[in-house]
Parts: sequence; structure tokens; C-alpha cells
Amino acid sequence: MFKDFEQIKYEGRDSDNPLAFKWYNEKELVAGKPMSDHLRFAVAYWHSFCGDGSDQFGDPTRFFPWDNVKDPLDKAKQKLESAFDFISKLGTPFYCFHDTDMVGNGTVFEIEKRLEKILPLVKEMQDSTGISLLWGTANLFSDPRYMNGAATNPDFRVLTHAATQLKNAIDATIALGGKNYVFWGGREGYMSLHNTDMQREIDNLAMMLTMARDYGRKNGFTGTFLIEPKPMEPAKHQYDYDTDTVIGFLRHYGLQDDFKINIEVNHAILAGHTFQHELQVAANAGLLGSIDANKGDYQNGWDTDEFPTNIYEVTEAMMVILQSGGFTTGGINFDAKMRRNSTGPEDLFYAHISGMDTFARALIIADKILKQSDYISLRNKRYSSFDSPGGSAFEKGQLTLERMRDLALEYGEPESISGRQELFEMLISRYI
Ligand code: XUL
Ligand code: CO
Repeated sequence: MFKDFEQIKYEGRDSDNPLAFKWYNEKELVAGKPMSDHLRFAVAYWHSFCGDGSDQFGDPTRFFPWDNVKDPLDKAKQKLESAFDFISKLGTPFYCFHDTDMVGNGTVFEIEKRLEKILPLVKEMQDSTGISLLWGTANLFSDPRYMNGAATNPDFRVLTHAATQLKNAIDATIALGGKNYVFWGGREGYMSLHNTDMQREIDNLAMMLTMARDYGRKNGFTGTFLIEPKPMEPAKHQYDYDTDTVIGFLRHYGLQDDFKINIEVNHAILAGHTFQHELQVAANAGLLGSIDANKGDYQNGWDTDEFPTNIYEVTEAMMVILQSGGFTTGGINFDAKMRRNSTGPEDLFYAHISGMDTFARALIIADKILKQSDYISLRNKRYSSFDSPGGSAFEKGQLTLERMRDLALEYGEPESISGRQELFEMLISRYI
């Protein structure tokens, strides 16, 4: 599928070659390490090698050379070869997949059998190209058996099938040396409270995640388990609503030492937040794991999964990521799809090159803002009263309400201090 393309190279800012990087120069040092180490880019198997452009209103607009191959395993092999050819030529160090992206859907035992057969080939591909698995996951939302949920289904028998798929996807992730294992709970939520025992469903979700954690650890998985929050779509109410909700859930059920958060840009927007907000909430809890990079649409209320190009949004995100110390096992997975009317294989390159350049550029800008500008000192200055004897005694828990009243008397009416939001914004624009 991608045989007519050559290795994508860095050509610098002045290049007008759409099949070259203008900003992403993998070895270039930023804040003490190569760009590739900061960004840890991954290609998503599902959008890139399965997404055919169809939507609720129309048939496929994109065709893959393996579309008409009958045998699922032959199909999987052809897809695998093209996928690794694309990823190698693009030069991202990682990829991510759902079990069914790789081998197609079927009964959980058919999926199991096909995975067993394809895994040695995938391993070979990884070894010969040097591409690694950022994360694996199981698709527990597309098949009709999951229409009432997977781990939160009211029928226990469905849970046994979900668990089988989960076990096999964890096995695959371990066999391929995956750095993380992701849970996105597509159907883990509800449509109507009338027929839903919410407490029971959430307890069952926690039980399934606990089993998955125990199974993974017992079998040598040393990576990170990640939960990917999303407030709705396809479920009306999803239990993993946003980062704060998931953090509360993880702490309540004692899962916070093994799980972190995988934050997706468009999901943050659907939850009524910004991407930066979600990143900061996770960073505050020490649970910022990984990100699914894309771009939402502020005019509509669904998951458009566009390739990221918003330099303001991404710069602000990179500022949070850099300040939190960056990724460890996580990275930046392009959970993004081309528009329905982008139909050529070259479009897949354009989309990823543009997204990678946006992040690389944002990384450079964010590093400069943090290092060269007054951004940090301006923000610290806003809180400097907490470094005074009274303020620091308060933060240490040494004051009472009575003592606070004495201090209020002593200080007198506080003067008004500007928040200077426009100055901060000016500073960011200037560096961009
Ligand atoms: C759906 C979504 C998924 C997860 C993996 O909105 O983001 O693709 O990233 O299941
Ligand atoms: Co995602």
C-alpha cells in the first residue's frame, strides 16, 4: 500500500516538501533529551489501517489492498506488512492496537486462535524494524454482545467473554513487550438509569480491572495500566467520565499504584474541559500516563478525532507535560482519523507529519517559555504571600480560625492584585 513512498526525513523550516518534517527532528536536543524521547509518537492501528471513511450516512470512501482477502489470517498478515511499512517510513518509534484491529472480529475464541498465530509474525516485524508497542488493548465495545456493556454488563456470561478477550489482549501485550495496557470503557456506562444498578456495575468494573491487574502482574507485565476517560459516546453516561472521576475511582478501589490516565484531547473537550486541564489534574495526582493526540471541533458535540494542528492548544499541553517531568512508559498516540474525503495513502503521511510537526514545534516553544520567559516567576509571585510567616504557618496546618481572625485584623483590608491573564497570554503568543 505504501511502496511508492520513501523514508520521511527532516528538512527544516524552509522545506516546502509536504512529505518531510519541518520541526520534528528526532535527534535534536530539547530540555536535555532528544525530541523522540520527549514525544514517543505512536501510530494507531485502528484509524490508520482499518478506518475506511464510512460514517452513519455513507459507505466506505477508502479501500485497502486486503479488503477482499477472505481468510482472516491472510488478511491480518497483509495488513501487518503494510502497517509496519508505513510506520517505518514515517519513523515513529511506537504503534498501538486493539486485538480486533489486528485479526478482525469473531467469537472470543476465534480472536484467541488468530492472535496466537499472528503474534510471532508481529514480533518478527517489531524486531526487524525496531518499532515497539506503546500499548495494546481489547475491543470490548464493537461486538453486539457488548451492547449492554462489557465489565458492566448485567449478564455475568458476557463478563466471561470480555474477560477472555482481556486475558488474551494482555498476553499479546506482554508477548510483544508492550509498555502499557489501555482500558477505554466504550460501553462501560448506561443509557437509562431505570434499568441500571449503577453501584453494582461500577463495583463489577473495579473487580474486572483488579483481576486484569493481578493477571498482568502475575504473568510478568511490568508496564502501566491506563484508563482512558471519556464522558459519553457511545454510552450516554460513561463511568470513566473525566480524569478527576477516574482518579477518585482508582483511589477508592485501591488501583492507583498500577493504573495511570491516558488523556485524549477530544474526550477532554466532550467533558467540558480543556486538554490542558485534564493533563494538569492527572499530573497533580502523579497519574499522568500517556496521551491520545487529536483535535476536537468546538462547534459540535461528538468525537471528531481530527489530526492535531492547534499550536496554541498543543503548546499549552506541552507546558504541562514538561513541568510534570514528561512521559515514562507513556507517549503520544495519534488517535486521529483523516476526514472521509481524504482518500489517498499520501493523506495518511500528510496527517501524521503535520501532527508530529505540531507537537515538535510545541515542545520547542513550551521549553523556551518555561526557561526563558517570566511565566513561572510571574505565577509563583501570585502565591508569594504563602511564603510569609502567616501564609506558611497556614499551609503547615499550624493556624486556627481564631488565629486567622487575628491576622485579618493585623493585615487590614487586602489590596487588589491583578491576575494578569492577558500578560500570560501575550507571553505565550509571543513565543509561538
Ligand atoms: C474512542 C477511543 C478509543 C481508545 C482505545 O473514543 O479513543 O480508540 O483510544 O480503545
Ligand atoms: Co483514544
